[in-house]
Amino acid sequence: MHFDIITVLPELLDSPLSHSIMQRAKDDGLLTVAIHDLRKYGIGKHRSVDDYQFGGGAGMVMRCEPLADLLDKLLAARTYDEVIYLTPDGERFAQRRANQLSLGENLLLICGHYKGIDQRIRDAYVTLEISIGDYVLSGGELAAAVVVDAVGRLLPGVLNDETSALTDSFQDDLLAPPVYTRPAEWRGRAVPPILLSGNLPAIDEWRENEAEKRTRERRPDLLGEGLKD
Ligand code: 6GU
Repeated sequence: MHFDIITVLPELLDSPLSHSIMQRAKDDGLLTVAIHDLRKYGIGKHRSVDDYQFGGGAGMVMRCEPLADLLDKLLAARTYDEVIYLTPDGERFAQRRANQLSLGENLLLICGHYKGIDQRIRDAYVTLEISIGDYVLSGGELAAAVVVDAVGRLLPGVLNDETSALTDSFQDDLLAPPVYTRPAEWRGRAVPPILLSGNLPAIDEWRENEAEKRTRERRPDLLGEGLKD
C-alpha cells in the first residue's frame, strides 16, 4: 500500500513512521510512504502557503494554489482510493474505518495547519475527512501518523503471529483482556492460575469473559448497538 502525505512539517511525520512495525513494513516493501513538503509549492520568495481569512477573524488559512499544484501533480501519477483531509471536524476515526482503508492501494493524506485549508480545496479534492478524537491538535501531522500506523499494521504480512491484529482491542468491538508474562508471582501478585493451567479452551473462555467484563466496565458504549463491522 502506498501513502502520499502533504505537510508543511515533513520532519514531524517522518519519525513516528520510522520505528518498529512501521519501519519493518517499509523495509519489507509492504508499505511505502512519500512525504511531500508543501512549502516547496509556496508562493513568492517566502514560499508562502497561508493567508488571512476573508471576512476577518484570528488565524491564517492555507491557500488554494500551493495545495492544488501539489495535488494535481500527485493525482496525475496515481489513482487514490481516498483523498483524506485530517481535521477536527471530520469523521471520528475508528477501527472499522482503518479496516476498510487497509483494503485500498493508494491513499493521499492532507495535513492542515493554522485555521485549516481553504474550503474550496475540500470541495474540489477531498473525499474523506477524518478526526482522531474530540480535542484539537496544532496540526494534522500526528493524526496522519495515527492513520498510517492503524491502517498499515493491518496490511497482509505486516504483523506476525505474535502481533496479530485478530486479538486487538476493538477488532470484535471488545477491549482486549489483561495479559501477563514471567515471573508467575511478582511482589506478592500472582498471575491468574488459569493462564498456567495449560487448558487452552478454558483459557480462551477466561479471556473472552475478561474482555467482556473490561468492556462493560470501561466502554459500555461498545456493547450497546450489537456487533458492527
Ligand atoms: Cl485530524 N487535526 C487536528 N488539527 N486536530 C485534531 C485532529 C486532526 N483530530 C483530533 N484533533
